[in-house]
Amino acid sequence: MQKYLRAEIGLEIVAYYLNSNLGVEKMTLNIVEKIVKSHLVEGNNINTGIEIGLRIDQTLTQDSTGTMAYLQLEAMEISRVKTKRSVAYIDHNTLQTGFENADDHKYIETVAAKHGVYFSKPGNGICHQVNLERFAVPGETLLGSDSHTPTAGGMGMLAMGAGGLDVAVAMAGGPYYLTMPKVVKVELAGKLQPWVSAKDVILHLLKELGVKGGVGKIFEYAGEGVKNLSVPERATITNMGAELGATTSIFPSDEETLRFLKAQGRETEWVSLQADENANYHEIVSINLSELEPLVAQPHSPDNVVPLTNIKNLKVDQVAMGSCTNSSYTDLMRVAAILKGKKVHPEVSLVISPGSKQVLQMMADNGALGDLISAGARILECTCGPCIGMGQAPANNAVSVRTFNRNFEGRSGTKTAKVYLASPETAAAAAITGYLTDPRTLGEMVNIDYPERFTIDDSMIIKPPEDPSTVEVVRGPNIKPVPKAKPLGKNINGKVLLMVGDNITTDHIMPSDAKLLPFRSNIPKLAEYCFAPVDEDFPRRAMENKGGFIIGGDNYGQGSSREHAALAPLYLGIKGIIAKSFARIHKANLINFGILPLTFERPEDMEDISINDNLYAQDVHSMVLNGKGILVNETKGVNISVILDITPRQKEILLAGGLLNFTTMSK
Ligand code: MIC
Ligand code: SF4
Repeated sequence: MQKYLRAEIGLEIVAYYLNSNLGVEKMTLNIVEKIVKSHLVEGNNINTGIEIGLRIDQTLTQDSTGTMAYLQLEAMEISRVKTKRSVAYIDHNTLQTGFENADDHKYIETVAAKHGVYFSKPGNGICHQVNLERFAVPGETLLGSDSHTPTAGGMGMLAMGAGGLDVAVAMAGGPYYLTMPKVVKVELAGKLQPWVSAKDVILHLLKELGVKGGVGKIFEYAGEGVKNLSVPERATITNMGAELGATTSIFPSDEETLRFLKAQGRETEWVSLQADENANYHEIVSINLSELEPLVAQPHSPDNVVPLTNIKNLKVDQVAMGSCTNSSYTDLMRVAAILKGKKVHPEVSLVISPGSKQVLQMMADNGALGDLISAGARILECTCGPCIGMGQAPANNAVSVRTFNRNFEGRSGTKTAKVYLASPETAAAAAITGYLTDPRTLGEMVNIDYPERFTIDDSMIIKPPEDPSTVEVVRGPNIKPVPKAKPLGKNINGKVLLMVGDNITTDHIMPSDAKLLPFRSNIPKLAEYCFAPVDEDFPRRAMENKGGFIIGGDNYGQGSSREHAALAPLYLGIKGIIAKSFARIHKANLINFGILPLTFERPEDMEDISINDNLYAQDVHSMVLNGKGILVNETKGVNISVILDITPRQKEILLAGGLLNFTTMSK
């Protein structure tokens, strides 16, 4: 039985399409269902809301989540990864202000060689950009220990971000389990106008749907407008779909995908991938590309989006270009064309981090790099850099216009900085004029496309040896063991140690900046800064009380995939988070490390809780098995009904005290 509902959400009319039978036997499939069907490891049902186990073809890790992932892989005692391809990238922690980052790099390099993982050296580029160029394959699955793994959806890959432990399990040949999301069709019509960019498409969606508008959903792009977007443009859109809270986003694989793969010398990896005619979707969102205008996300959230023309006379201090969202060859060539023959405004610092060695090499060879340098740009390494606060922290109260994907408070390294997210075109205009400027005022736009053939040189990607027996895994003193949860006790009790509001990000829970990133392999040290942007005293209180509870609002744990946002609370003894709702990856990470992700049955119960109240649950095992239970607020003498909305498999994981215990127990 099918039921149609119609609702206005401010975009255009959206048709909600509730389909009670999305089993694999059905004849018409959308792209997501096709890939899911061909990778389904368990069961034959792909109905929304059902837990599915997917075979993972490829994995990626980056260095700030990678050390934990490989320590966990080692704990599984697997000699060689079982995926078609696994790649370890070094792109986040490259400042090397002490021995820690370099030690981590050495560990990842050697552990990768030992286990059959390709190693992308520091300087070769940002994982998502390099992956798109060299490894993404339409129709395959990719699991990455980074929330922007969906970038490869621009190539028609089902690419998802996850915690390092889930990625380690996938490397070991285990399925990736997730609850089958709803599939939203994003119907594109028309063509972007000059100076309007792929970034404006995703900013438009963020404006309409918000940072939790995509939770439990996959966005599948379709319609006539698709052919007017190049693969790098599609990748910008799928990349920043992560900011919607979506599980992933995906484009069809078509003639344009083939053209891109050909230019990368990989045309043999192309397959056509289209939704069947009359394929079903749960919702349809329509966007006319021709009607979009330049947009900007204001501080401090990627969904705080307004038309650029709404902001008048905003003086800009810093412009930062790059990140996995906007550092492709075409993005930076467009910037070089805009800056050619001009100078960066005297009061603006322009920093550019190219997405990959391929991008930088080609721009060096064709002279565009010279145009950027002559304009006054500061050229940084091909890494994440300022996006994750690794250098280039703005001045106090400075306005920074960035082509990145996240502008959470303090993420730049400066709490008082005001970070605006915009397209490379808008950022280039600001760099020249010194003010946030509509790029359409710059005159005629130069048409930029990628060439028939990119410069291909994979010499910074090290192939693992066939025989790894002589490889010695090198572990520096910064690499500390992964904390392990104990099997769940019969009852739990503890104080409410912290109460926070809606949309708390993993950058709040476990901040990352140039000071802290070197300690990603050292949880005891990192835990000292847990929740530092919200309450610096939290770690001390947690230690003193031997752990306790955290109360959160909606979308708790949005943002990064870093499992450190679960590991540090675990180390501090946190037993449960009681929130209004959770972000997908963080909820999975909490379960993987044995922390209860509880939601309020009645959100108003939150008012019955204050800081330092003592909470108690008598039979936690029943709570886990029944998916609900009662927490007694002993201080106030009231009962709080809580829900544990998890799958049967996750119940077992929680009872075992986390996924590592569960995996080793079921061996
Ligand atoms: C981010 O953009 O926040 C990061 C840094 O890439 C994270 C991963 C991490 O915390 O190491 C992500 O997006 O998953
Ligand atoms: Fe790196 Fe920034 Fe992309 Fe995260 S969002 S992977 S820090 S470039």
